[in-house]
Amino acid sequence: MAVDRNASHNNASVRGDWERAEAEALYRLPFADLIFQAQSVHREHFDPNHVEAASLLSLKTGGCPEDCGYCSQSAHYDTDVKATRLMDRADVVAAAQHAKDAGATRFCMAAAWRGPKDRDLDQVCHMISAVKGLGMETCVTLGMLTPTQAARLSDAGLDFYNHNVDTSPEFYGKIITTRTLQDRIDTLAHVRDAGIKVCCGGIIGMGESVNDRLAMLVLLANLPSQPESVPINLWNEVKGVPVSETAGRPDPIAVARLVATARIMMPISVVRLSAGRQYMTDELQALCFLAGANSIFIGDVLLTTKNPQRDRDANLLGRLGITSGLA
Ligand code: SAM
Ligand code: DTB
Ligand code: SF4
Repeated sequence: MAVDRNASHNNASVRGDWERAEAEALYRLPFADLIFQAQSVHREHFDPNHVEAASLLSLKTGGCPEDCGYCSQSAHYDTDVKATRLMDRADVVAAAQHAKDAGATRFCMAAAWRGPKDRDLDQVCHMISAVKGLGMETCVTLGMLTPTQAARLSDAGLDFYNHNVDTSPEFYGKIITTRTLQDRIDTLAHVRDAGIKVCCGGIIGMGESVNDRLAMLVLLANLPSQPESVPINLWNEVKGVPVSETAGRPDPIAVARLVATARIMMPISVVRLSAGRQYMTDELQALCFLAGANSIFIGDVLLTTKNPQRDRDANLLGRLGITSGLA
């Protein structure tokens, strides 16, 4: 399929040549100036009073051969997570219907694999078609893909593929050794070439520096085409993995600054406050929405860790006058 890999760069307001110093200059602006600029960019491209609600399901949990140092599902570490088999399609469709009834418009299905085996991919393709049949947007995250596998997902009607760069090129090797950053960039190219939209972001709060966080944004913004969705995860603490709570949770103002910088650098991407909202106050979430975040995961759990309760989210969005499937 012929797809324009530079589609987002054809939008006049999207640049793909960000320098780290420029990202840092934005990030270090006086706070009011940074938020004003981010909010102005946000209003050019999005309804500032709307937040997308997505829902997550772990199709296959744990026992993963990769050694991502933050993850409860890696077989390399002794965590509380038990490995499961791939779920049945009927159970997946029931979970998607439940998420739709709860207000989600996008359903994201994840599997703890290095990459899918062909037999497993058949099953996931059937799940994608079934979830699309409910009228939801579909996203899957299954690890690394070959071009053929990406084309099969596209044929099944998949809307988005999530595959994160996770952190800066410099910090990457401290967190993951079994798959390189280039492996990830190759998979992202296969996804693009297959005509699937890209969901790609990373994690903060793993002991990286502010420079690493900004380098991650530069990497994302300078991809051949900017991702349509950019999840920003705060590391959700899990016991037994190399990343530890001593890494320290990022300063809330630093989180808002990073979201605002992401919004300015990737003006037409949906920026998702992903994992880690359980640690955020209502005020910090409000600040992040003001800074340009416009998507959240809803539901009591993410994959293996906690997420804010639906009532708390509905209450917060209601108080802020933000529309979503929730309110
Ligand atoms: N196994 C697939 C892969 O990594 O390609 C997909 C699932 S994986 C859980 C998706 C992403 O979730 C990771 O790339 C990472 O950015 C994020 N993630 C995993 N564990 C996390 C945690 N404890 N806190 C925050 N984000 C996490
Ligand atoms: C992403 O960037 N965040 C989601 C989704 N992509 C698949 C996953 C968050 C996982 C948080 C840790 C857990 O619940 O195990
Ligand atoms: Fe496996 Fe994905 Fe966890 Fe890495 S992040 S260990 S690939 S499930």
